[in-house]
Amino acid sequence: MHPTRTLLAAALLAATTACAGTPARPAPPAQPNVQVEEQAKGQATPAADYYGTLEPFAREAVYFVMTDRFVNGDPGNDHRDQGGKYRTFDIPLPPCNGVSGNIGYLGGDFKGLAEHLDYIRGMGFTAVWITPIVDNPDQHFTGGQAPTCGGILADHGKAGYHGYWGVDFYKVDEHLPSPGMDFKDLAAAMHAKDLKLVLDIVANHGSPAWGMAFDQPKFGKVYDRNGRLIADHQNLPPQKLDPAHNPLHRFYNTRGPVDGAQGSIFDGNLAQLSDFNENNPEVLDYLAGAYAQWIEQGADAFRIDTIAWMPDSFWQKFTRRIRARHPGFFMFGEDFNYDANAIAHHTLPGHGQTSVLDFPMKQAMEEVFGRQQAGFERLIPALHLTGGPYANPYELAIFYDNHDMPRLDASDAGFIDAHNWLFTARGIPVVYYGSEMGFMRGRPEHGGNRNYFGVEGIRAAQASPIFAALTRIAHVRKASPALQRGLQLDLELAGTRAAFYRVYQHAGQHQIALVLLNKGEAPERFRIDRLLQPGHWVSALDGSTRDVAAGEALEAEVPAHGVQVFLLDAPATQPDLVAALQTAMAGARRAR
Ligand SMILES: [Ca+2]
Ligand SMILES: [Ca+2]
Ligand SMILES: [Ca+2]
Repeated sequence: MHPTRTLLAAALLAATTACAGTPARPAPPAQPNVQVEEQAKGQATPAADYYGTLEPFAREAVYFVMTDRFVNGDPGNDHRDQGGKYRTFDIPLPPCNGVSGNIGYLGGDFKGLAEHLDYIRGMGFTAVWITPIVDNPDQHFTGGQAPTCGGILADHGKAGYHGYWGVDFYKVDEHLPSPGMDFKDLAAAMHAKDLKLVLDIVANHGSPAWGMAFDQPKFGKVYDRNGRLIADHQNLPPQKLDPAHNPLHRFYNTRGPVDGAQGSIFDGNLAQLSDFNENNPEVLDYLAGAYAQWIEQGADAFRIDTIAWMPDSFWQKFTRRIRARHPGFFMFGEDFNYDANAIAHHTLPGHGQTSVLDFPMKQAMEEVFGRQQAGFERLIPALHLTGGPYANPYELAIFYDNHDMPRLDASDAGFIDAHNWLFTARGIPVVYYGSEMGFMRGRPEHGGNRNYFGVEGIRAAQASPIFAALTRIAHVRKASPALQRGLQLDLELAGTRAAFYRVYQHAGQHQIALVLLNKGEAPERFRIDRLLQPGHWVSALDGSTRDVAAGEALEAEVPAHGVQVFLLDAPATQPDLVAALQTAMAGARRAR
């Protein structure tokens, strides 16, 4: 059986069984195998290659959990009394427009995640990104500015529940593991369910390091794999550090906060965080060694925090070190910038050669699917399908919100429309926990964005229309090589309508997908004739078929806030389509 068709049938089955309340649909009728027939006719000439990328990780769809806020599976590791006077558990903030955030630990852990992998997998995700796992300080931070409703980087009174304040990069923080469920056990549990583990890593900084009421334990300190203190900020501002005479200062940059216009952003410009010295080889050895350890324990890919706050020269050394032992290891970085030309350098040779989170697409998606309801045309400038600044736009991690910005402010229909785009357009979909029900929509970091989800959230989400629609389209992508890694050819992106092809043709696998999107309030009729290849097209969503003869159009109605995906499992032969694919293929990637 054709592998693509086998996957499609499996996906339809999975999608219908995963959607509670959705009546089972009949499987599509068996189709003749076009490839075999053509070979029988003696047309066995190897087909040309058409693909967006061959990067294996581009097949994945990623669910992002802030582990402490997902599910508390083990109260035994909550450490509710930790910190004493400088407590770390359950520190609510005053209400922010009616919703309180919390800057303490709330108990989520590896066990809570491991027990709900079927929930994540059932939606159609194939990978889980988890926040940093390394040991963070055991008190709340007494320096810095108090968090405000819409503010970020205000760490006064905050605990390291988020994981981004590492002090021992070789050790799992005590809030996360349980007996029999350490990091390697979590990774094994995920791999047993065909889920990949994306580990969030930080190399730019350790914990908050100065401005404290007193020199708090662990803050500003770094410990090696044997628990030995190897760096200590000693509650001094960076300008007061003396690396020439104090070996414990040598991990850190000594430049204080400066105006971005005057100085380098790579130095002490990020709150009171200890800023690692990118030029100290011991820093590179320490970090590369730690992160290699977590790969050996099961991490499949990295999301790199604050990648822009260290120079490309550091990342080039770091990624080479990682990939020397793990060739092709996939990484995507966070450069919080909406200008594609400003973030694309990370992807290029001579730099870290990592993928990046697609911030320009995030900005466009927010305008198109949020309250503003801009038209689909707003997405075009973010796509960069040919001649763009990225090494390859098909390898970008695409998303519409996360933990460092207000969640998407959209109606249920807006979330459904956003997912219909996210799982059919170019790039690797990344969805932040709770988005499957519009959890805390529109809420900023300190006003609900990172609130606890829990088994209550998981139960409530499954009744959401967003959940059902997400599950359907995610399973379609999971079974479609064209939607995962195929070239994208736009036909129409305007107002409430979008139509485009995705085409994947490589190593004997070939599929043409036609995607039709409608984010309007009324059904839309599509009549597609441009670049249309004749053949027997099958809907990946409802199994309906369209037999298109040469010169005919394909017609379909797409419901309000709906999606339709027609698949043609055949090599591209229609001359206009082939010409367009050759152009797209030639322009998609920057020369290496
Ligand atoms: Ca717990
Ligand atoms: Ca700790
Ligand atoms: Ca830095």
